[in-house]
Amino acid sequence: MNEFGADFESVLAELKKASSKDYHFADGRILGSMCTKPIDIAIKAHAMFLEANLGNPGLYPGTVEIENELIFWISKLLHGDGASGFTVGGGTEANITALWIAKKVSGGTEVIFPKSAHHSLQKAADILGLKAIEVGLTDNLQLELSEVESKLSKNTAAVVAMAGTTEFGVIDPIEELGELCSDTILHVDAAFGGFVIPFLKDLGHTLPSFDFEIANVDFISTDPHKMGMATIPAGVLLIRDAKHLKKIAVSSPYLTDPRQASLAGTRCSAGAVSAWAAMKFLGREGYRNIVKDCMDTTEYMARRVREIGLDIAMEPIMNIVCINMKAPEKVQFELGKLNWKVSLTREPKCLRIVVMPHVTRKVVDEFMPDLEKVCKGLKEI
Ligand code: 0PR
Repeated sequence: MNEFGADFESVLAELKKASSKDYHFADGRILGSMCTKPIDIAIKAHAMFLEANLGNPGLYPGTVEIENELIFWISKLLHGDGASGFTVGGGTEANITALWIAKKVSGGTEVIFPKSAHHSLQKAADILGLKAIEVGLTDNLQLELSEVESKLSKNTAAVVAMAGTTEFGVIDPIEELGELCSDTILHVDAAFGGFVIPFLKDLGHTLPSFDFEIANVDFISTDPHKMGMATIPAGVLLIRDAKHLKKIAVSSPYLTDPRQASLAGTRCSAGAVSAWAAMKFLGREGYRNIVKDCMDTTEYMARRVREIGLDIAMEPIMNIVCINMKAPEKVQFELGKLNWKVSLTREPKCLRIVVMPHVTRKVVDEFMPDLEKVCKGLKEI
């Protein structure tokens, strides 16, 4: 027990020591993360709401107002005026909750999602006792529609589509999927893309519809703690038809609300208010500028990668650059020794760089000579 009972200053000193061992976005060495340094107002907002518990809303009417407005704004951004929803801890909780609601509404026992889906969908299926049916991908790494068609049945609880795959940033053909899913719940995982695609469209990129604009899309998840510039944990689950939410409601008579309809009981307010603050501060124009900078840097990086003789797996759709390699894990390891933290994809095997706002042109300029050196050493070039 000796390690307990320290004074304030020494506790702080130990925490600083631990944090100094961590990588930080501001250092510009994290090239494989979908998170970034939150903007200042989001950090400030987070710190102001550490006590509030959205799971007991009667005590926190001010926080509830903020959450409601956040849901309203994000619904509007995703063409879902009037959709309901709530904040969650992130994309994993959103996906679990979405499939939980789908199971209750449909009575189905199977969930269909593409091979490119985030592993949180595997977790969700496992927890909920749903049979996970993975469908294959086309050459451009989109979910294969014909496979979905052949796997749909009376047992289907939901179909899940990706609006921005984790690995390559690919958007599934959701409009076409909507046509197949007139009697089936369609959940769109836009954890990353929800705060990217609308702004890319503003910037003139031709991208397919992916959100509530498509009549048969029932649920959408998106994470302000990724490209929304908010603090962790900030995720959002939107539900087009509020009555579906009632399906997961349980009685909670000892709380200030008699019914609770969320997976988490105590719900963190800090991430939610930080997302609200980021949106209020940045507005559509602020996000558009951030996405534009990220895409400019993405294109710059792709060009520099090609200049040293490496191949890009596909023209970047979002701010993710995937580089074809024979042994990307070896390159990742060698880059790690030089303090660069990059990530990998499964199929095709690539080195993956997520060009988040902290990955600036200057960072790319510092990274490229090391990438070239490592790749030459490993005969990738
Ligand atoms: N859906 C998609 C499409 C995702 O990309 C992710 C996370 C999730 C759901 C799950 O979200 P949460 O992690 O918020 O529950 N994608 C990133 C990944 O797994 C998350 C991440 C972020 C990982 C930052 C590492 C990191 O440093 O790669």
